[in-house]
Amino acid sequence: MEQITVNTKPIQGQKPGTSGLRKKTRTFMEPHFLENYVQSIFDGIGGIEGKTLVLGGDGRYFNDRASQVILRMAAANGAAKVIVGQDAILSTPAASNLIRKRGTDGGLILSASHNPGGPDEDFGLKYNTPNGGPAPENITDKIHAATQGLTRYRITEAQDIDLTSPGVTTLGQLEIEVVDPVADYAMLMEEIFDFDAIRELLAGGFRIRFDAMHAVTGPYAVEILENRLGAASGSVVNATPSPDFGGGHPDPNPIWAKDLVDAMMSDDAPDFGAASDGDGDRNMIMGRGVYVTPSDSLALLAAHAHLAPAYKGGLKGVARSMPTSAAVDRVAEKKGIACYETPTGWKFFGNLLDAGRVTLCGEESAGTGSDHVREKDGLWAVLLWLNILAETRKSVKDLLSEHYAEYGRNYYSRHDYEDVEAEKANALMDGLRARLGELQGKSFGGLTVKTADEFSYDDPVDGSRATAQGLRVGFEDGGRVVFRLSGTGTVGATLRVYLESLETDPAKCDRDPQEALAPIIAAADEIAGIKSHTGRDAPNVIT
Ligand code: VG1
Ligand code: CO
Repeated sequence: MEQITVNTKPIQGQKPGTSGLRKKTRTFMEPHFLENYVQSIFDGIGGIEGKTLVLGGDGRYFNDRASQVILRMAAANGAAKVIVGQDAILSTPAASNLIRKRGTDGGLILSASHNPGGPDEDFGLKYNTPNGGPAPENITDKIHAATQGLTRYRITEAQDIDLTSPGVTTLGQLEIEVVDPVADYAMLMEEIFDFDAIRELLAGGFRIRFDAMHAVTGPYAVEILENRLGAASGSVVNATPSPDFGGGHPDPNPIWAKDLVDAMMSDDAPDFGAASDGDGDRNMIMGRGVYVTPSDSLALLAAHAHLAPAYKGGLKGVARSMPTSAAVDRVAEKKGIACYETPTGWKFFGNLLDAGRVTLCGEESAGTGSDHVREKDGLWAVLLWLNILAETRKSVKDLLSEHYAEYGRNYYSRHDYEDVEAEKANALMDGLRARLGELQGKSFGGLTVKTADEFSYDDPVDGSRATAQGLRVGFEDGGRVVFRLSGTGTVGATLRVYLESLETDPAKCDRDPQEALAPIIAAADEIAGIKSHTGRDAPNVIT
C-alpha cells in the first residue's frame, strides 16, 4: 500500500449546480474526472487532515467504484475517519442525519437524485457541510475554484475495502466504520412520530402502498413501514434498489410514478399512496382517487404538524422556495408564524433551520422536510402524513377538501420542457429578462400584469445574496407564472414554467388544475414565446 500524488490538469465544467455536480456517468468515469473533483472538494474545504467524513450514495451504477476511489483518496489526504453506509449505501436524509448525529466534518453523497441511473445515464456527487446540509454557494464556489487550479491529486494504491458488513477496518491511518444505513435513520423517525398511533391505524385495516421506484428507499421503507409499523407485507413495492432503477426515472411525479397513480385511481385503491426518488429525499403523496400537489402537501403538513409529537409545540416558522405555491403562506399567516421565500435548492434553507427561524420547509418539486436533518426527506413526509391521518382518522381527500375550504386553493402546476437546446432556452430567458420592465399594465388574454421581476434573495441570517433565481410575472387577480432553467440536468437545458392561480370560492376548489390554469398557461406562452423559441407544442412533464 502506497500513497501517491498523481499529476493532473483542470477539467472544465466541474461546477456544482442546484445540488452538487451532476454529469453523464461516462463523464464521471473518464480518466481523472472523479479524482479531480474529489480532490477539489477536499482542497475547497481547506483540506481533510484529521477530519471525519460520512460517505454513501443511492446505489446507482458506479456508486460502488466511486466509493472505493473516495476512500483511497480520503486516506491519502490524511482524513482520520470515514463513516460509510454498508455497500456504500445511504439515502440523502440518512446521510444528513449521520453527519449531524456523529458530529462529523461533513460528508460526500453519491447521487444524481431523481435523474435516471446507469452507464448511459446520470451520476452525481455533492459535499454536505457539518450541519448535514448541502454546501452553500460560498463553499461550492471555493470547490469550483479549486477545480480550475488543480495540478495534482492524492490517492492510496490499495485493494478494495470490504464494505459488505458493518464493522471497523483501516486503510493506512484512516479508520473506516461501515454502518447499517437504515438503523440510525429509523431510530430518528421513532423519536419524531407516534409509531403506536400509526401502528394502530394500519392494524385497523388502513391500507398503504409505497413505491420505492427501485431506488434507495426500498430497505428503509420495508424496515419502517412493514417491519416496525406493521403495514401488510408487500405494501412497499419496487423495494429492491437496482443500479439503473429498473430502467426508469426515479422521480416521484405523476408521469414517472404512473403505476402508483393507476393503483391509487383504481376501484381497489389503498387508502394512502406515496413514492420517493433515487436518493430518498423527495416524496409524492396520494390518497384514494386523489393526487396531492407538493405545494398543497407542504401547506397541509404545516397546518397539522402539531399532531406529531416532535412538533406538538407548534412551528417556529416555515420556508418555501420561490416557485413553490403560496398555499403554505396562507397557513403561516393564520398561525401567525414567519414564512420565508428562498431560491430553488435545499441549500438555501440551511441557515434558516440552523438559526431556529423555521421548523418546516418545502419545494414544489416534491421536497418537504424539517429541522430534524438538513435535507429534504421523503419517508419523513410519508410518516408525518400517516401520523396526521392516524390522529384525525380522516381520508386524504377529506383533509384536502377541508384545507381548501379553510384557506382557499392555490391551483398549481409545473410544465417542464426538457432537453431544449441551451442556446434556444437562453434566448427565451434573455429575451424575457430584457422585456420585464415593460410588462406591467399589459394584458395577455384577459390577464393584466401587475408585477414582473427577476428574483434575488438576501439571506436574513448571513446577509449573502443570490441573484438571477428566476423570472416572475404576477397578475392583477393574484395569479403568477415563473420561468427558470434547471440546474440539475445533464443534457441541453430544461425550461421550467411554474403556474399558479388563487381560488378562494370553496365552490370552485375542485376543478382540474390544467383547466383552472388555462388562462395563465396561455398567457405564459404569449409572454415568453415558449412555442416559438423551443419549437415545442407541449411540455414533456407536467406535475
Ligand atoms: C430541481 C428542483 C429543486 C430541487 C433540486 C434537487 O432543481 O427544481 O427544487 O431542490 O432539483 O432535487 P432544478 O435546478 O433542476 O430545478 V433532488 O431530489 O434531484 O436532489
Ligand atoms: Co433527490
